[in-house]
Amino acid sequence: STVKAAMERLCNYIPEKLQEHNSLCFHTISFSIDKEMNADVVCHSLKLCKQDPGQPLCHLYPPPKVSWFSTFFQSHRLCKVFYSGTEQGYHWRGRDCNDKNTTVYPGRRPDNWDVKSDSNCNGIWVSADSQGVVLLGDSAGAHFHIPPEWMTVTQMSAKSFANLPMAFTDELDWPQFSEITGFLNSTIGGWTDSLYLRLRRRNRCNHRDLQNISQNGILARNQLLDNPAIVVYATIGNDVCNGNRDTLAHMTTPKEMLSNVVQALRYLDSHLPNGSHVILTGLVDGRFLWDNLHDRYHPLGQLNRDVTYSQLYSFLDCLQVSPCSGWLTPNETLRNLTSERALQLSNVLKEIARSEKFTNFDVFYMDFPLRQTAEEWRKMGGEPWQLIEPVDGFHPSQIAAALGTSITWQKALREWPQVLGKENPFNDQIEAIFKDQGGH
Ligand SMILES: *[C@@H]1O[C@H](CO)[C@@H](O)[C@H](O)[C@H]1NC(C)=O
Ligand SMILES: *[C@@H]1O[C@H](CO)[C@@H](O)[C@H](O)[C@H]1NC(C)=O
Ligand SMILES: *[C@@H]1O[C@H](CO)[C@@H](O)[C@H](O)[C@H]1NC(C)=O
Ligand SMILES: *[C@@H]1O[C@H](CO)[C@@H](O)[C@H](O)[C@H]1NC(C)=O
Ligand SMILES: *[C@@H]1O[C@H](CO)[C@@H](O)[C@H](O)[C@H]1NC(C)=O
Ligand SMILES: CC(=O)N[C@H]1CO[C@H](CO)[C@@H](O)[C@@H]1O
Repeated sequence: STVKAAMERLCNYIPEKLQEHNSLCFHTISFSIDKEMNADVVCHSLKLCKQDPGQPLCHLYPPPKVSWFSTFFQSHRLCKVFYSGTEQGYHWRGRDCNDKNTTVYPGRRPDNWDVKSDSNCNGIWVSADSQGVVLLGDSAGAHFHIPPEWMTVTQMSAKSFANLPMAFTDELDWPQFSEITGFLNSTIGGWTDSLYLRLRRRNRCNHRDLQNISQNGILARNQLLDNPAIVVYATIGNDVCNGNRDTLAHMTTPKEMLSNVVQALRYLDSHLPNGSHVILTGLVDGRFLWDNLHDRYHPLGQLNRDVTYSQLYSFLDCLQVSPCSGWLTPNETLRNLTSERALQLSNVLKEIARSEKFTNFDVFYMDFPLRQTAEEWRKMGGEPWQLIEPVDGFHPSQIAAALGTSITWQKALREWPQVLGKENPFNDQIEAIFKDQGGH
């Protein structure tokens, strides 16, 4: 079809909900694109992409045979505006059931055993011992995901863009399906399993007591009034991942790691109710990414078989926006050095869990369960690349998150059952009386 028709079609896929703040602009181009005009050429011709003086010319697709700027483009902007939703916040923690009363919120120790009302929003009157789940993490913990069907030409449709406004509202994170705090059935492939759902199944009084504080949230826990919590301190990759040219020099050193983590734990010790637990999870060995993806096609390159992950990684690196220059690189020595540092930092965490003591919680360490996850998935007939987010080629996928939960849970059940609390013998009765406990 013509470019104009194609753009109109794409625009019609974008949902119609309006608001001032968010907008998405397209440049419509008034001539037809031939095969030589890949997205790099179009982008540079429209001057949306530019080459800074002294910097290399960055491109995703193979360089065109025609000159980069030989073609004259005419364009005009076409904007769509979105609403930013009223649900912001809801996917990140359990819902407050009473906005008018500030002493009522999830995680609170029940007021007089909840004989008069549900003072902690767990959907139950009359309560038992319970605890919450808190995740301290990064974009992987928040479950960053860009739907591949937005970028795979053959899958684009109004249906595949229906989730766009909500996805923007949550900054492309999907904590509601995540490994630690997920509570809704996944709509992005795989399935949902989470520490929160398993704790809730074990003791229905844990209902709604979840907080995902990945990236920039604030821990909401009153040391005197609230129930204890299990805090998962998930380091995963950011301490060794950066997009700097000199990436090794910008990684966290073991000494900094020790001091930062101990400082964070002291903060938690002054904020968490007594009887809480902290689980430190180690850094991942990110060589898994290159090893399993580098020669596969990225969603943008599936139609014409012209963009591999290796090309994507080099493109992001060239633009200095790589999520991880140390692992997403053809340089095997550099990948090895990055993993070496990651292992050193995990060892720091292990040592902290072994030697440091805190007043209000005990500390445990576990390796990031990538190896077991891959093993489980293989047994289920899956391929390792399916454990990685297809669009960014970096974050763990929904499948990896759900499998990781069951591995973490089994380990805790075996080695630290006290962390999970007792099973509530009244679960069946609670379900019979309170049904879904008011939803999430
Ligand atoms: C707020 O909730 C608490 C705990 O349930 C209760 O004791 C108090 O009376 C409530 N306050 C108001 C103004 O309703
Ligand atoms: C998820 O799906 C299962 C099975 O279809 C259903 O029983 C369950 O209620 C769903 N959970 C949520 C939170 O929607
Ligand atoms: C904190 O809880 C632990 C057990 O969970 C208990 O042994 C200890 O005495 C408590 N400390 C305080 C100050 O209440
Ligand atoms: C990287 O590490 C792997 C596994 O330890 C090793 O087999 C390989 O030789 C190393 N490669 C380089 C270039 O250091
Ligand atoms: C690979 O990375 C190492 C470590 O940063 C560096 O010393 C080496 O020059 C790099 N090799 C190539 C071919 O760029
Ligand atoms: C509850 C909460 O504070 N959630 C945070 C989780 O992380 C995102 C960023 O990815 C923040 O925007 C939320 O505020």
